[in-house]
Amino acid sequence: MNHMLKASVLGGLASLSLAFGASAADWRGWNIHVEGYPNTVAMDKFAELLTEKTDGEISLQMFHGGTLGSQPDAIEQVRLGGLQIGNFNLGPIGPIAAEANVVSLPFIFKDVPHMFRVLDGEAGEMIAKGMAAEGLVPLAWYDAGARSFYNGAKPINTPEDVQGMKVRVMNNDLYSGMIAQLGGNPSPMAFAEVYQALKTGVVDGAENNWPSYESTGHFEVAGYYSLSQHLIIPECVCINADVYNGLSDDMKAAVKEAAAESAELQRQLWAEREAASREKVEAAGVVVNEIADKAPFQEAMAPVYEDYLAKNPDLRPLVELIQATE
Ligand code: GTR
Repeated sequence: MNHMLKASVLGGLASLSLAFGASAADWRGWNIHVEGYPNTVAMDKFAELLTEKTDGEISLQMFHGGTLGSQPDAIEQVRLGGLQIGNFNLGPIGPIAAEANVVSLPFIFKDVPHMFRVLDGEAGEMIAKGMAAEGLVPLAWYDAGARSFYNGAKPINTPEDVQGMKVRVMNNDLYSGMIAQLGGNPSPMAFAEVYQALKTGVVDGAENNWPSYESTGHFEVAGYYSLSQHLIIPECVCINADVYNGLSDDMKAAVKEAAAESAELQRQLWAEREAASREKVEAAGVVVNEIADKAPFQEAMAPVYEDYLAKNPDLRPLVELIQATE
């Protein structure tokens, strides 16, 4: 169906549903996290703000806890329009949108504030454009802290400590390359399967931020958390591109505003939850291991960068722009 026709059919449906008192658009949204998690609370807030700012023309029903499927599947659903909204980590978006994959280069960001400065600048625009071209428009960026390694057997202090370890990663070749360069065996797996895999020894370890390590109960079955902080990956509130492009300018502004306000809340809740999660797992007996020297981990990533740039030579300026951002 061409866009004009699609718009007029959608318009017709909208006025029909309005006549019956429903919203002009009833959206469905995906989120992987449990009740009380910063992203869950913020996505609920987004839904509330959407209705408020669009005078009830748009309503969003959120489905939390990954009940509508795994993250890679949900990303496809939002791209295809089966779902309209998702709170996604940019990790599994990288294989779809090459520009978005830069954030999955290990140690690319100095820290979280650096990541947000990058996203708020020209590099962020390039990333957003690349995503939009693949059917996912980022409306706002959420904080997901830094990811570190955890496992059950021993603290990790050097790349040698990763040697021979089976480590769960998200679906993205960059993460598999990262583990391989440290001498480990990468095991890409859906988030929902990691607890059992750790418990039964299908994998020896995994990596994530404090809140996810805690909320999933992974800390119960992998009691060493070593502060490698090798990945700082942003998350988006993403919308299907056709749905977004079909909105009037006023509606677009309202949707963006709702997402921005939800992001403000998310970042505040995130800071609180990071501290609370760490406190909780430490109280439960988790051994937190500060890594004295992270340089060997960073140096080991050179082939990951080389490989990425060999495959995406046109993205070298983007990588350099991020590295040059103060
Ligand atoms: C979390 C992130 C999720 C998911 C998960 C994972 O930190 O918020 O979207 O990507 O990690 O490791 O799969």
